[in-house]
Amino acid sequence: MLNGLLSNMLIFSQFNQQNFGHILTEASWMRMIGTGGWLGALQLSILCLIAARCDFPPAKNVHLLQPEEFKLVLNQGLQEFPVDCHEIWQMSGGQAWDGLYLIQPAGSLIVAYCAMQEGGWTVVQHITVNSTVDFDRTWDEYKLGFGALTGDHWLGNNYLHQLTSRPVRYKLRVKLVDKDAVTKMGEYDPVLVEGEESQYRLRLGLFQGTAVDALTQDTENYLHDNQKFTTKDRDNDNYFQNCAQLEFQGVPGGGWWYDACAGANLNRRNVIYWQKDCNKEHLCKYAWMMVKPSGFSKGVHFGSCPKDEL
Ligand SMILES: [Ca+2]
Repeated sequence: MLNGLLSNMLIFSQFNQQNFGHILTEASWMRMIGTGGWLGALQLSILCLIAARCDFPPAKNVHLLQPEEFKLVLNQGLQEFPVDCHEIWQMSGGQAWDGLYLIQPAGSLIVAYCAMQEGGWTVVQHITVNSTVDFDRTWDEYKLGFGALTGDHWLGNNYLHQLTSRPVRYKLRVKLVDKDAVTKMGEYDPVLVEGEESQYRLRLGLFQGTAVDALTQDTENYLHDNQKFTTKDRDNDNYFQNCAQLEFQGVPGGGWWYDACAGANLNRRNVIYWQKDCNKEHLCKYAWMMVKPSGFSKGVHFGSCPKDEL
C-alpha cells in the first residue's frame, strides 16, 4: 500500500516537475511521507491530475493572477494549507522551488510568491522601475493587493498584517538591485504591520544588512518606523498635504508608511527610493519586500512602545 502510494507520489512529482514548472525534488517529496497531512494532500493532488482538472481554491487574491497562471500554483489540491512560504520551505527540507503557492496565514486563503532559494520568504512587494503596474492606488487596493504575483505587485496590507501578527515573530527583508546589478539587502527583526483599525501602522525592530537602514534611521529627517499607512485617498501622514499624492516627474508616490514625507519609498513607480542606495541619481532597477519567521520568540511588546509619531 505504502509502496504503491509512494510510486504514485513519485509519478505525481515527476509529472508536476515536467508540467507545472518544478516544485520539489523527489527526495523532498519522500521526506514528506512522514507528515500525515501531506499524504492526503498528495492523494488529492493525484486524483486531481487523474480527473484532468482542478477546481482552483477560493483564494481571496485571485485578482493578482491571470487565469492561465492558475496552473502555476504549485501546491493545489491540499485540504490544509501552510501558513506561509517558510512552512513549505521547511517541509521540503529546503528543496522547494521559487514560485506561486497557496498559503493561509489567518482566515484568508491567498496565493503568494515564495522566494524559496533565499530561505522560504513570502514576497509581499516587488517593483521594477518604470513598471507597467500602477502603484498609485486606493486604500482598499493596498489593503487587498494589486498587480501580478508573477511580476510587480503589492500582496496587500491585510495579509501583511495577518502574517506579521501571527504568534511567531517575523522579520522583514528589503532587497534592492541597482542599474549595475549590485544587490543590497536589509532586514528588520522583528516586523509587525498592525491592523486596519490602526491604519496598518509599521513596527520595526533591529536592522542589519548591506543596505542603508532607511526606515528606522533619521538621516533624511524622516522616520517610517511607527508610521501609519497613507494612500491617495487616506491621508495618515505628518505632512500638511497628502504624501501619496505628491508627484515626481508626473508620477505620484503611491501608498507608503509616510512621515512628512519619505526617506524611503519602494512604491514610487519611476524612482525606487532608499536614501543613498536608490534614488534619482543612483537608479535602482528592482526592489522586493519579503517576510518570514525570525526564529526568535515573540518577546517584543509593540503595543506598549511609548514612541509616538513625529
Ligand atoms: Ca498629510
